[in-house]
Amino acid sequence: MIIPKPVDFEAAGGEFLLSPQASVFIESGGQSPKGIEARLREALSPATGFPFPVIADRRQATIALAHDGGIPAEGYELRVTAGGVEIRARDEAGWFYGIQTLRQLLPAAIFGNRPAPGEWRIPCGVIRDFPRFAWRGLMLDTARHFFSIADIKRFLDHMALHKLNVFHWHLTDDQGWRLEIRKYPQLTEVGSRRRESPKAGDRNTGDGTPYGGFYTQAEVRELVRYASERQIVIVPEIEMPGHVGALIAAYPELGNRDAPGFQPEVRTRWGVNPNILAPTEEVFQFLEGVLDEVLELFPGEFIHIGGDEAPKEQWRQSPTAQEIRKAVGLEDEEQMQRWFITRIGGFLEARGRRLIGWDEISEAGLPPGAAMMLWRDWKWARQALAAGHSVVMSPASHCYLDYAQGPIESEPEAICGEITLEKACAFEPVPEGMPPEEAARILGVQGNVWTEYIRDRDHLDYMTWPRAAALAEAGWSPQGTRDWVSFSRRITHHVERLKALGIRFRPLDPRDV
Ligand code: TNX
Repeated sequence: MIIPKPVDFEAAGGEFLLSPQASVFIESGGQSPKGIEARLREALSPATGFPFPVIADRRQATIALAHDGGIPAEGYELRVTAGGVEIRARDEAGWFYGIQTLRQLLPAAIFGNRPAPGEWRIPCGVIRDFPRFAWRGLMLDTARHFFSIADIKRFLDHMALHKLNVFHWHLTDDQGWRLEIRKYPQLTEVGSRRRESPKAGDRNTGDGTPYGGFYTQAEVRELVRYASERQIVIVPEIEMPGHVGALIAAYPELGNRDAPGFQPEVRTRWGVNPNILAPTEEVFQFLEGVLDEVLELFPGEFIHIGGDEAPKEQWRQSPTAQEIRKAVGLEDEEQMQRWFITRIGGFLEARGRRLIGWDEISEAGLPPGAAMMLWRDWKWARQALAAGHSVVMSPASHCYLDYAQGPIESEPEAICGEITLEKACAFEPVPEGMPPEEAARILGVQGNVWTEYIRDRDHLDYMTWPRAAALAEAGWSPQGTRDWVSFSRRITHHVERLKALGIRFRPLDPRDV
């Protein structure tokens, strides 16, 4: 009943009973860079009430974490016998995932946060498991609606127990800039606040209520650490050259001021906004100043630069932009976007990082070395993969967790319909017939939670779960072993775990609300 489904499971018959005296042995001498013993206690102590002390004698220990260089990265072998539990792994991620699976072998009450009555029995057997893809992500849009650091930590906790390992943090957009940048204080002083938001249930009318919020660098550092202890890398997204309404409201000189109708403001309505950054040297200097601080905060390999939905009208109409286009020798505005992104990609590459952006950045050809995140037509993924680029698959058809989960009339307000749990489960990220060397460049899968219509934590829970569990399985479990019959059987048990965690997930049968 494990989600995501493990590679291989052999039941042996019999059970092991966890007792209050249960202890832990960690092969690295009780040391682990990410505090694996603390993670183990977080997983097993609250509901059992047992302390799980770390002891030095392996033979005496109930749960042993052992090294095994023969196991694939992030993989583990979990062996439960009448004598106890052993988790073997080559890396700490493997131990961590072994612990997540062990937790799912226990009754669902193990997911509660206070001591629960009952016996803690674990079925005997061996599980051998490792991920299909290295990138198993969820994106959260904190620009349209702001979520507190506490809410995001909770989101990360839930990701981790589904073995999801990339948190793509959408930090900037037309309706808000949410990341403190010391060099440019106006970004948050001006850009983090909007006059009002669309009214709930009536997207074309304002609600008249000012809205805002941002994350300090100290909070971000703390979140990066918290995520990394749970084997999650944070990929920050700084949108450019479009979706920059908030940035341009803060620093109007970075917009195309000589384009007709130029109107800098933190946007108060959803949808695509005509503002785009000017293609000037001043803008590049500014963005590099922003990225310098972003790189200090986020140590991961990838930096997401957005690149989606960047209307070119202002570039067409701004005499300055046109002068630059001609001086550089660019044929049209699509080439200008490519030139823009290439320059930023070079800046990141020189600092040992990699650029990733939405599939629009591939329209005029991806810059060398850039990775792409597919969200529209799969043809963009096919093209990019054939040209040797890496791609993360997050097609709106299956991975958009802001879409309604059933007929839109019978669901809470959502951007549109409809991605049912069954549809999310049917997501197969590798296009049929793709040559293996191209498929090998698919980094993995990602679900995206855009938050135009998601205003609070409960609704975030509702939209994310259980669909994200299905996407986690698409990212983790071997091709050909997943199907709806198996998943729907397991998910009925799994929702009991979600319940114990206090997640306000969407019920499998909406009549149960
Ligand atoms: C398109 S997906 C967008 C977002 C919206 C989303 C709503 C993408 C790269 N851009 O700005 O929030 O649709 O589903």
